[in-house]
Amino acid sequence: MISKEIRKQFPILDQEVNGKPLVYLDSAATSQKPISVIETLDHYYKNDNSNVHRGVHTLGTRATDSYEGAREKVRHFINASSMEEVIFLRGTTTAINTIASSYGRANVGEDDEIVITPMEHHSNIIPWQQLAKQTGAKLKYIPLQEDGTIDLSDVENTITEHTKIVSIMHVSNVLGTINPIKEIAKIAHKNGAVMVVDGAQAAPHMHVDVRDLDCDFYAFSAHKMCGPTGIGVMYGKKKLLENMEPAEFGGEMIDFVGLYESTWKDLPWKFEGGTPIIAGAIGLGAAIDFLEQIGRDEIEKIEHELVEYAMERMSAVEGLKIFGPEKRAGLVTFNIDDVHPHDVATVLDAEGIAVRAGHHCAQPLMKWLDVTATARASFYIYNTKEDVDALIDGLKTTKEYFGHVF
Ligand code: 7TS
Repeated sequence: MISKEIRKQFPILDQEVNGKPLVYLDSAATSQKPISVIETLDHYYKNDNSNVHRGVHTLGTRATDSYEGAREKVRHFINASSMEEVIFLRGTTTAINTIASSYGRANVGEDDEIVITPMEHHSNIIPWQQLAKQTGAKLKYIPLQEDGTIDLSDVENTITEHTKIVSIMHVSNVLGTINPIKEIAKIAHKNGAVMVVDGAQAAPHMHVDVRDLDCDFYAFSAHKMCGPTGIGVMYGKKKLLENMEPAEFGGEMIDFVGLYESTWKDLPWKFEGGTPIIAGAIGLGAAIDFLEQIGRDEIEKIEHELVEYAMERMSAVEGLKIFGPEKRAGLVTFNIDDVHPHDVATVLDAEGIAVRAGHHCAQPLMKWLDVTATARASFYIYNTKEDVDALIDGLKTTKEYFGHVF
């Protein structure tokens, strides 16, 4: 599929906003959904809706087959060894919280260390802050290079034999930095720590092979990869998951319940308390089908070309500062001299262009960048060079509006 054909699959993009054609550049917050995903959800609710793993009736069997079929699609998508390692939870945030509370509380104690970086999303900071508070462990940060990348010598110097957990984002939602997870995982393992990866901004955009990365946990959200909201994945190595207690108890995850003692189902269901996110998982399965039909090489190529073009054109805008390294994923975070990013986003919105402004749930990173907020344009497979051109025109309008000489 070429870019223009891909774009046609997203009905929401075919509309005007404030009298201008919509230019959606906020996919890092949430992606749009292709017609195949929308129709899959529609079909499920119209034909198969039922609870799973329970009754023997036909709808229940259909829903169960589709739900577990989606698990196999996820397994294949991230190259996990088995479906037991794929747990459906609400999203990246819930997955990281589950790892912190279930694995963390059982394996981290006083004098131990948890290692993260200052570029993390709040969802990969606060669960570890809480765990550190609860256990008396020390939370340590790998320092960043000036361009917002991580140097492996700093990783070597920060992780020690006291480190029990290293948790790092695969791709930064602000800087676009692509972190060397495989190499960091090696250093974590050499020191006896587990490697947790926040894959929220990587899984939608690039090949993710959890076995090749040799990470112990990997978390991501469906809504950023053409799937519905409310569903995400916690991947974990079977050996670790087997020894972890569930984070949620009740419904669906039980094997036997007595008055005072109960036992849990096997993996992966012991982590899926309550009625599962059935439609969500089926929608995620359809999103994976869609992405695999395009192919991840092609996705990477489309986004690479877009971000290169955006960087080239945005760098030529006077008074515009871009944050993050040269080699980056498909997003550009920036500020315009003397204009608040919220004002930038407001003027762009008047031109039909959707960008995000604020701290992007990365306040420690904002502090490190010495800004209170930034604007961000993020790209996905349905964006085109014309979208970038529209952004540049919108930025010119913004500058004119705020009295910059262009
Ligand atoms: N981790 C990263 C790297 C993220 O970018 C996000 C969401 C999350 C975790 C949380 O994902 P959730 O699905 O559990 O909410 N990032 C953004 C963003 O950049 N703008 O809005 C949400």
